[in-house]
Amino acid sequence: MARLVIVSNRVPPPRRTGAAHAGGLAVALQSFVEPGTLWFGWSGRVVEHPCGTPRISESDDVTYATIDLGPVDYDRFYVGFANSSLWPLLHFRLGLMRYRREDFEGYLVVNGNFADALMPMLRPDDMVWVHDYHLIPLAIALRERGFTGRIGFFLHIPFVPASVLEALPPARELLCALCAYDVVGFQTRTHLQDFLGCAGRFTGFTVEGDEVVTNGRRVRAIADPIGIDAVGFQRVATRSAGTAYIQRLRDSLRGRALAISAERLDYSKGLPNRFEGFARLLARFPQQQQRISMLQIAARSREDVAEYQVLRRELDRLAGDINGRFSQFDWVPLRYMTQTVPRTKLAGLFRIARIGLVTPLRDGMNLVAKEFVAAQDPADPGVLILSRFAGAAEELTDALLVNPYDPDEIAEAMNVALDMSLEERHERHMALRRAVFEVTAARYCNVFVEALKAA
Ligand code: GDG
Repeated sequence: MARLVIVSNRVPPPRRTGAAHAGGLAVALQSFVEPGTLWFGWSGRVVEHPCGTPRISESDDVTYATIDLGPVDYDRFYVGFANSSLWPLLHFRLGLMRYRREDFEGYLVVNGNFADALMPMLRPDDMVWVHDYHLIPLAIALRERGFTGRIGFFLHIPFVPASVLEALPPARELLCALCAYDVVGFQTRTHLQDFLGCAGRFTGFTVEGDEVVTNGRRVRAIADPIGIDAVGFQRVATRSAGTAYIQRLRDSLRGRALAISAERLDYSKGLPNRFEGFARLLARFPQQQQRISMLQIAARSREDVAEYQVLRRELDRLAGDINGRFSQFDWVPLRYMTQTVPRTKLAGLFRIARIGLVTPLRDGMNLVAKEFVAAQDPADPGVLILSRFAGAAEELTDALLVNPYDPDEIAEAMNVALDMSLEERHERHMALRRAVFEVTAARYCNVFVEALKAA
């Protein structure tokens, strides 16, 4: 059987270390990787003189191979092109996009370095599965170095229409790089169709159905929504809800409903509007004051990118403002933490929450929404409030769907959720649960690997 080689920018710490990480890709894949898999990527370290030879470690028969980045590579590839050009662009935030030619060159250089380091480890019949926007040019780089096996790519974040992509100077190069893969996967049909539209417009290749026909080759595009290990998460949540940690939270709530949000501290996640939505709930529906406490966990992320520092300051200010305006001496409405919470505790927090507030301005999928659903107690489930612009909204249609740009709509949905009857909560939850337990992480991986095998 062909060996699977996963390549992603960040490689999670081997499972046995139990370290917490707040990134969707690692969480989804790590629950699935099979023995024998090789997982290759960046170590997360920046060193003055990186050595090109990967550092190898093994855990549960999975081999992890990582390389370091030099400071210039880190600035141009990671902070620059990946996170200051592609990330905002592919989240429809043209105003935040910063493009410099040297950053794009650095992006190509690092992809070349990845290929140099990976190539000696590859066997001819390996299937290489590349993840996310950091590594779009990797297939070309591997082909240039002589790899002839199958290579697939999955984009975890949204894809944009041609009228947005055209703002990126190397739009054509990126599309040609995507067309060097055998299979290209997206979270939703909408992203897939935007990709096909862009491929037709920018590359000169022909689009036939869901395939792009390049010089004699066919690239198959698929929509393959990512999911979670729903059974596993439910189990962890149930167990965690009975621990002393969660009991401490319950005690501190004094019977009030908990609204919970958890994500990386990222401008795509819509936190300022959500905070304002919460403030409007308290102002417009004063009967809900004292009945609710909101807990926002926002794990710090990409702190070297200027926009993230700006966002953090804005949230500090908003949180202070809300608590200043609405707190009573025995009630603080908003609890805001920027530390990472261990995964088991997070699952328990989701389980006891009455409201899961997931309102990104754009999101490829959003696993938190699915985790919140899986964690609920079916006998007394909480209500999911979900952004229409998360990929997850295409599947989780029984959530209270909101436009995350409108704080009043968020406030109104919270008000509805707080007063929702058990019967309605139950009905909505059963439908959401079916979706989350059907489209799991295992299914996501199988669908992609089968498409790659067939390529
Ligand atoms: C990208 C795409 C797509 C969050 N805070 C903590 C914590 N988390 C965990 C969550 C969840 C994961 O991190 C975040 O996944 P998301 O999917 O919500 O978001 P991104 O990190 O932006 O992921 C996204 C995903 O890739 C997969 O394809 O869905 O659209 O942007 O599992 O629970 N985990 C812990 N502590 C925290 O404080 N332990």
